[in-house]
Amino acid sequence: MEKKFKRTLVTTALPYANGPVHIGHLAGVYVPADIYTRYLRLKGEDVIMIGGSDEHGVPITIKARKEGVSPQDIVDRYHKLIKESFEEFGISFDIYSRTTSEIHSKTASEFFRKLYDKGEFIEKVTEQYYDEEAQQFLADRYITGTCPHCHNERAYGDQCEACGSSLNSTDLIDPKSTISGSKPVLRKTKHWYLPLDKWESFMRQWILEEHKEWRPNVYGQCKSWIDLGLQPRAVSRDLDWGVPVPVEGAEGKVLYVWFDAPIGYISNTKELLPDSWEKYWKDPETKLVHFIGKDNIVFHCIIFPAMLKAEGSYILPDNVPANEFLNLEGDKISTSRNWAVWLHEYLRDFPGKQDVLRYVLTANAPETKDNDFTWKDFQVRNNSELVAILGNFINRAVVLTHKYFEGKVPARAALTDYDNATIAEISKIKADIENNLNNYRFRDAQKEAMNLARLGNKYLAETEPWKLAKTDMERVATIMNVALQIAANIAVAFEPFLPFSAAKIRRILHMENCQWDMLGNDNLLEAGKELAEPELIFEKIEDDAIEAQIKRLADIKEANKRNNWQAAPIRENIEFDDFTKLDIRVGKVLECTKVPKADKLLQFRIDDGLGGRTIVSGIAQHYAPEDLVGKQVCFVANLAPRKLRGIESQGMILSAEDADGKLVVITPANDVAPGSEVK
Ligand code: B3M
Ligand code: ZN
Repeated sequence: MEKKFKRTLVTTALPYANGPVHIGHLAGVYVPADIYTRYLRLKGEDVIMIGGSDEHGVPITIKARKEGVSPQDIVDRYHKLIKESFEEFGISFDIYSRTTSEIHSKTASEFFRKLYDKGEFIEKVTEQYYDEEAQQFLADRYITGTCPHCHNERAYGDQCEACGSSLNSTDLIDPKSTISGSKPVLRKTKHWYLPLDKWESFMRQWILEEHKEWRPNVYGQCKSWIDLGLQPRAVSRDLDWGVPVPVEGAEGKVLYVWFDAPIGYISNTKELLPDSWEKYWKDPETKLVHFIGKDNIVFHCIIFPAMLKAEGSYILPDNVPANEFLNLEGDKISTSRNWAVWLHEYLRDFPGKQDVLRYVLTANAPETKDNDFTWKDFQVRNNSELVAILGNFINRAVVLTHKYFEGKVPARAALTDYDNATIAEISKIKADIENNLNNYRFRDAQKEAMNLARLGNKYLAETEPWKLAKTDMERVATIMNVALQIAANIAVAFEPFLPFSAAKIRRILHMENCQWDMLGNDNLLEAGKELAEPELIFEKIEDDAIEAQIKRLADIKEANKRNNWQAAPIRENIEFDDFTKLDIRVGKVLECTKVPKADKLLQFRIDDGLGGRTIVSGIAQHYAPEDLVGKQVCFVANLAPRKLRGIESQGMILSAEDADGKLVVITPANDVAPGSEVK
């Protein structure tokens, strides 16, 4: 049976303030959380939505060191940018704060201290790498070395990006500190651990028995963690950036970022509601929902709940609707490879089109599996759904009302069976949207909302008021009244999904208020009410705008290839005599043709200064024959002749292989006499 709650506390994962936010963040966490919160607000429920930036952790200190600025500079810069992006996309946080706030360090510190005083931690001394030159312990990310599995020399202390294995820094061969470059030494250090094993049977009961309704991906991850057996987790680190461990003798130690960050939800609620925050966190009649991405599941479903249980006075989440990942044009989104659509850049390229992105991201929401964002799909969804279905219907309803009734809602006469069936359909759609939203199925919910616009288009197409205008204005009035009521229902239904466009529709229809229970009502607009002039809600996106985005991504791919490319190791030394055996010459291409039925081969006639020769070369995929005629090339002149496809090749044309495998022929910097020796 479904539990009834008095209020809802929605939290959204706190993004790391070490870079801007991209479409993956929006699709995975913030748009669904915003839809859910707006929906509950429209229903008049007591709900708050909490957000903020995660400003601690090693990646931030690494970025600061790279740029030669302080970690605070980094988080100040990105917190501002991220906050602005969210505002611009209409993500309606009740508060968006940050974990470097004073109230947060106080809250996190007291939380730790309470667990410490209750004896909820165990202390352990372990050996960790220490940089004697820099005089500090090294986080795993600050150590590089050779991967024991694939021998990549640039593996990090936590993982090897070449072969993907996750590592411990002590696994690395030849470890080096990235701070001083010196070889780190092992030193003893003390840390506090949260014994998750103590909560294992509780978790088994609470999640695996009592929350079978959680999404299969979330439930499944929890199950495999619990089945593997929960282990104590360190909640402190040797680092100088974070909330200091509030215990004597813990100088130079801070709370682990994953310990303090979720407490940020609590601190931000306190900052928002200094007097009443506790009822949101401690009253069992509050429904707590964490919106996150799949890489954060264990922290929100097991570790944070264990912290809350250990503290003793907090409630646990009712649901954690984690999303899978959104890919971009078939590849994993990656900040370091710049493979992303950044929100601030999207707004620069598509100003005013926040709702288009919200729509497309919800339509492709990675709710049950990873999903893909492509610019082509973005264009199609805009042009053939938002413009052709939604915008078109509202526009037709308003334009026809202006045409036949001077822009005033006409009064309706008797309804036909078809009118009644159409109106009944609105209530059915309402129930479907609600059922989907209540169960965190946002893409299905939006699809249902879109069905209202489909319903409206179908209604106008079948009743054809424009044909009746000469003969039966009473019937036209009824039809237009019904059509406008559908439009008003659309304005309500889309408010959670497309808040900017819904507001525009309400402006056109002069609807002052908007509440969820208006949905399904076929009398939202009174007869005689005047409408505003029609305005376009969505506009077509042309091919050139899409091609520009696709080109931008292609350029990034190209640049990445170059950046990641490594020159091949140099081969074994040879003697000078070996070198002089090679007779390399410059020649001029007289003729160049494709070798029939061989897609890689080109046949050359070369002026070698000695009467000419034929060479066959495997570069047909890199050059069109006509591009090379007249060019000077270098070739090995004393290679023993050999037959390729029946043609005797007398030498070999030299080319360089580029980072992406493309062959580029070698030409002298200035023209020289054909036959000149290369030495
Ligand atoms: N900052 C990780 C992430 O952005 C982390 C989330 C914290 S939520 C308390 O994926
Ligand atoms: Zn490796």
